[in-house]
Amino acid sequence: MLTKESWKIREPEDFDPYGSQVVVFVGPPGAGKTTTLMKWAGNLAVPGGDRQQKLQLATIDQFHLANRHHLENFSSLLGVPFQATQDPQELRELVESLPMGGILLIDTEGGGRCDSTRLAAQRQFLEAAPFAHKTFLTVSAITQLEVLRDTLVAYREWPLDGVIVTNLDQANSLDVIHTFLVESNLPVVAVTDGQRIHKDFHWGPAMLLDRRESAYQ
Ligand SMILES: Nc1nc2c(ncn2[C@@H]2O[C@H](COP(=O)(O)OP(=O)(O)O)[C@@H](O)[C@H]2O)c(=O)[nH]1
Ligand SMILES: [Mg+2]
Repeated sequence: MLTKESWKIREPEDFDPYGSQVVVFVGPPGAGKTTTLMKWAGNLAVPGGDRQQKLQLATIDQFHLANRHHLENFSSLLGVPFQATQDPQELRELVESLPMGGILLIDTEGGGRCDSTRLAAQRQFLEAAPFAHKTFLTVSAITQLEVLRDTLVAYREWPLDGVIVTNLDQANSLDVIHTFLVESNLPVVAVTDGQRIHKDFHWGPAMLLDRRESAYQ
């Protein structure tokens, strides 16, 4: 049983969303990767601002056309380039063409405990285009603990740099996600609590910690 005293989640150290050049979003289907990527982009880029000039979006998802169109439309609304990369070479060229201070956010198809072959293919895709990047695991706060644990097992070979927690607005209790975060010992880089691009996205674990405080009051 999780108590207030046993609650410890990691804060990200030295994490600067403006300083991370290439970010890859991974996690189970439906966890909120594509939506979070869009929120992340929307929160980084002020229209007409310097960041907007330097931001680019991409996907390595070869299968979900609707997803790709969604991202493509969002990119044009935001006024930033988007590329659906077909192979590792194309992805590497995209990374190499980033301007100084440029930021590239990469969406993936993702997978979970039943998708080991697909996950391995995605990992090979990224490894075949080697470049420095941060990889963040996106998980939903309304997932069962066993499934969250299995997800971590599914991604055990991946170099995870942190977690993004989605669907805080949908969770009756935060005990399960809290337990998972304590167990995984991964830093929480962002949380989301709704579908609005700008308002429902929060950097770091502060929003989670606030909710946890109010749950115990
Ligand atoms: N209520 C709520 N819905 C969310 C949140 N994050 C994502 N969603 C919804 O969850 C669904 C799946 O998200 P999507 O980004 O497509 O997941 P993906 O398969 O991991 O890319 C979509 O309908 C999103 O609008 C959140 O924080 N709160
Ligand atoms: Mg998606």
